[in-house]
Amino acid sequence: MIKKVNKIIAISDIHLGEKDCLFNDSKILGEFKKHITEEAKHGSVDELLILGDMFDLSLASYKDVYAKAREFFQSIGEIENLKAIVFIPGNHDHHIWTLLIEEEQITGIIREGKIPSPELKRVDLEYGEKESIFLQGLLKGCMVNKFLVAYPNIFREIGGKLYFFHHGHLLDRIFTPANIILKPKSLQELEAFNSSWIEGIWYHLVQAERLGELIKDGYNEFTGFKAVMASFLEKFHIRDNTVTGRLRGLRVEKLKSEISTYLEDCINWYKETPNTLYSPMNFVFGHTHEKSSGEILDVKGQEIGIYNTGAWHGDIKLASYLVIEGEKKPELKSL
Ligand SMILES: [Mn+2]
Repeated sequence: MIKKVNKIIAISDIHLGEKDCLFNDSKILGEFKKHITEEAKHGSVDELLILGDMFDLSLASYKDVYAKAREFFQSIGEIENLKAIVFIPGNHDHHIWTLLIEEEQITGIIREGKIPSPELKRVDLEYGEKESIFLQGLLKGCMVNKFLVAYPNIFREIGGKLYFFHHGHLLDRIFTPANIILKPKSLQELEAFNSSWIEGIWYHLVQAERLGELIKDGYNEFTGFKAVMASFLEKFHIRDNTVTGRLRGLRVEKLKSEISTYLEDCINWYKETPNTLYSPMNFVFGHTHEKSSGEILDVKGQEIGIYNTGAWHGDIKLASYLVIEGEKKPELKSL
């Protein structure tokens, strides 16, 4: 069953722990809190939905990530009339999902003196979310004390409309090389094929001590090089999609075929309720750090509204939050 709520605020790509995270500046965090508090005064917020790359486990240390996360949630957790935090991991914090799945289906089971099932259920096909006990610790002493996690998608019904939320990394072909070798037949397979790859690059390699340092330095040089190339190309009014990097900087226009493919695949994979996903729907994602609001995409004759929640990383101009309330058109706001 898809959960019905009245008001959600969605944000993404905070990259807590990373040096360019905008919430490292306590003034920006204070401003953000003020905005959400104001929103909650005008109608309680059922969920603050964080669409991935919230924790930067691929560029920062555990200490920095969780210290910053604690600061962030201790601040947000004081907001009156905010009822729950819902988190959908992205590529930079996929490992959080792995920890949850393993706790639920392996280590937790063994701890109880039982034997785990032979199959690992890697994703939830019931439109549901899991309560995370360990992330709950970040909200200790707060009024908001519900911390839910879902991966890779979550659905909500708001004002009679279906909302499909996803981080966005699985739209990127470069993130899913396994799909070229063998096309996944289910969401379970999509995760089985790609989790090792995502974990390898966005977690294990960069956590690999001296090797990790070397990779991070290389990454910084590479992004520096990309920035130089991008500004050079911009001078000649050229927007390059390969040198300036993957999806970053790509507008929804350029992503339409990736979004269509992902939505069509998901419609097949969630086949338990075949017609639900064909109803009027909005698709909300982040990942590209490029905000966008309400572009229409045609998927199998169905008009789908596309929203990107930007990022709280790097440039303050990208920072935004999407307010979805009742039957109103979702509104992308900034500080
Ligand atoms: Mn991402």
